[in-house]
Amino acid sequence: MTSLLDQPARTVAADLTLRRGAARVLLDNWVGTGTVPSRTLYPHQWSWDSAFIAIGLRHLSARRAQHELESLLSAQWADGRVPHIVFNSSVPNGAYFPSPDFWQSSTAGAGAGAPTTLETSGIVQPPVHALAAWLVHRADPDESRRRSFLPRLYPRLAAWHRYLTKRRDLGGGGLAAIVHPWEPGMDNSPCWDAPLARITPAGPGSFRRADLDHGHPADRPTDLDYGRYVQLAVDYRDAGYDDRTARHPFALEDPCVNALLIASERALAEIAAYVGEEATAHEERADQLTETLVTRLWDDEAGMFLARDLVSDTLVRERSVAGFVPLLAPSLPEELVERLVSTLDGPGFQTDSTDLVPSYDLTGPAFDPTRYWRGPAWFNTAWLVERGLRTHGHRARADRIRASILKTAGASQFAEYVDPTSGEARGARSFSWTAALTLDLLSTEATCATRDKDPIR
Ligand code: 2M8
Repeated sequence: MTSLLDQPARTVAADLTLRRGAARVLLDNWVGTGTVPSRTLYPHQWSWDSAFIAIGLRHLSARRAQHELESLLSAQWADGRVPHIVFNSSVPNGAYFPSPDFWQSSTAGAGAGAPTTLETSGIVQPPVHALAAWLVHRADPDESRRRSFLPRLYPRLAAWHRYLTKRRDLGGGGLAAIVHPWEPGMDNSPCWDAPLARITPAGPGSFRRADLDHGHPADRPTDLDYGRYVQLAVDYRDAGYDDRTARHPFALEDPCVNALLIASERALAEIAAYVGEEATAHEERADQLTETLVTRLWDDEAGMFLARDLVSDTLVRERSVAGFVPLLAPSLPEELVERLVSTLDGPGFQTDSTDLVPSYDLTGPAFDPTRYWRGPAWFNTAWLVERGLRTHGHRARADRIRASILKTAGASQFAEYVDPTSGEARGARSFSWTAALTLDLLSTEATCATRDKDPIR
């Protein structure tokens, strides 16, 4: 079998073709107010997808990138949460499950301040938005100023972070918690297996999956996983999506979610200073979150960050790509940075086929090279680790990931993910964040060398 690494080396002409291909995907997936992750599998607007998409779109049209974030944030709830899906009312209910009639946000979420004029899900995804907003602003500061982009977004982004740091500090230790496996964006990661095993699944006849109409069953979560996802969401919905009263039988602190919160708090400090608001509190929060992340989620034996299960108050002993994302924190102690790099270069995360980082430990008991977040290598997490490595001056290591992203993206037709053992494309094709982040890497070559110690440049 031909590996994607067997593709010819990059040339100016190849980069141009890649850039055109990536732009094509983003143009095709644009639906007027935002971008769908995939025309087939995901026909609505997703929260962290939109942030990654905006980061790429800014190189095509800063205005469109601003619209991407604005339309997502216009669906923000009064309690500050940014929903993980904003539904497009012109898409039939059966096209994606769970659909609006399952979440019932405008009625069940009324007490938590869900919008009344559009439908959303009731859960959240990782906070990449302030980082994206700042990068979009920097791509075209004049257009940003003309449209008062940051003054309009700042209060919404600040409320979003307040929701995560206050309402979602379920462990009381100072980190944001996730309450559903869809929230960290790594839906069926083996990190959730043990906490999820406590949940009685909804009956198989009580819902109909739509993902299998487009995705291969071997690439997707199992029916048992779905039964548990559904039950957790039903219980949260029936509690009015109110974090003050809802019982959260699934609650974890995830290193990727919290690392993105740190990077976004730093971006929010820049945004606050730009719009004339107090910036110091955001900087202090970013540093405080970094210290807490180390105290609560670092594991010396694993050589990386792990998720903390708040029900048992123990670390989940499964290593996933989420544990490298804290490299985005500029004040991470140097010693931990070096440990993370050596874990990244160890047998758990190194393959001959790709430098994209596997989503789960290659030597772990649950490793599966094709099933979604249980092993496949993803472009968004590779982009985050690349940026984190550069933040700490590991340029050569970052360059390898960058080259691998660029080599694999076009050759895989902008796949959703790849099998890390063969480099083979899996999941959806023409996937938006793959195209967007490819475009970003192609467009930011010149600034790479100057990003050291600053993930938000
Ligand atoms: C996947 O998650 C959705 C549920 O949110 C699904 O499987 O139906 C994940 O890969 C998630 O990270 C991503 O945001 C979403 C849309 O691309 O798809």
